[in-house]
Amino acid sequence: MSDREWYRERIRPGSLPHFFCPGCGCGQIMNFFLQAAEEVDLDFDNLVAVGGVGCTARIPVYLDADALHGIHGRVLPWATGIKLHKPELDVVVFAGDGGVGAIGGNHFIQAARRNLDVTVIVVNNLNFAMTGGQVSPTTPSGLNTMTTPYGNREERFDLYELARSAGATSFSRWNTFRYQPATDSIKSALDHRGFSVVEIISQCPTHFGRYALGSGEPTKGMEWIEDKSITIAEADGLTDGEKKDKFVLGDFYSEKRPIFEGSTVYGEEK
Ligand SMILES: Cc1ncc(C[n+]2csc(CCOP(=O)(O)OP(=O)(O)O)c2C)c(N)n1
Ligand code: SF4
Ligand SMILES: [Mg+2]
Repeated sequence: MSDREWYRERIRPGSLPHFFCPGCGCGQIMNFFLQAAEEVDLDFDNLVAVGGVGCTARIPVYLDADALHGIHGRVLPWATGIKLHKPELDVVVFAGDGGVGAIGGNHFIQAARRNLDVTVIVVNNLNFAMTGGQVSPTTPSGLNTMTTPYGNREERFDLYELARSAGATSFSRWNTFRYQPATDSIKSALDHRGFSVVEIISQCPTHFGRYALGSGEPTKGMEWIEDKSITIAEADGLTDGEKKDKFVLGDFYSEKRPIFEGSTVYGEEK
């Protein structure tokens, strides 16, 4: 079967055209996921894709797998319920920076602490996109958003630091410019047993682009992100101040730990 047919069979019939704005990174990231899924031979009959409310959260709607599309921020409680009831299912969560960093932050922490056996793909477009471009916990300081017209006065936080300290067992970060490593990291995350996170810094031309960068051009957003991106090796030896405005990219770590399979029963390492 050609790649094109494989993809077509995995898009939910009748779900297109999609609702993403032209040039939005969500479409690219869905494509990275599909490519990774093909390469690891992910069985879509065994997949549950989970999304809350948000632009990112629409991705499961377009995949021809079982999907849960519900309340903003509650993706990890649903993922927990699915894994408790049917641990044999593959569960992939698609969440925005708001979904896991703001309203769903505590759910993210507890799921990481338990090492819930799911993959979380975070589309970090640096703002609450669906609701009009409000500031989010990952919006870099100083930038304008719809709700920070004089510049964001808060510090952003780092989802890697959060995930690692909470107990996630695998974390990678890339951007939409770096298609191949992003796809490879999704493949590894799908193969990982435990709580794996792939964060992808993504352009939102419609809101973040216009408010923060003064341009709704998707390429401008991608270039801006790429210009601020450095690898883990390049970040090595930089002070916190020097890394403050950068996006550090790479496969940060992957480790084994017993997974969560209920309140009293923990599974064996694979
Ligand atoms: C319980 C609840 N609170 C708030 C909202 C409004 N809301 C919908 S999407 C969203 C933010 C989405 O931001 P993010 O998770 O980063 O996703 P994006 O749209 O940027 O992909 C908010 C605040 C909601 N729908 N439900
Ligand atoms: S508002 Fe931003 S994140 Fe949402 S679909 Fe449009 S470009 Fe993408
Ligand atoms: Mg967002």
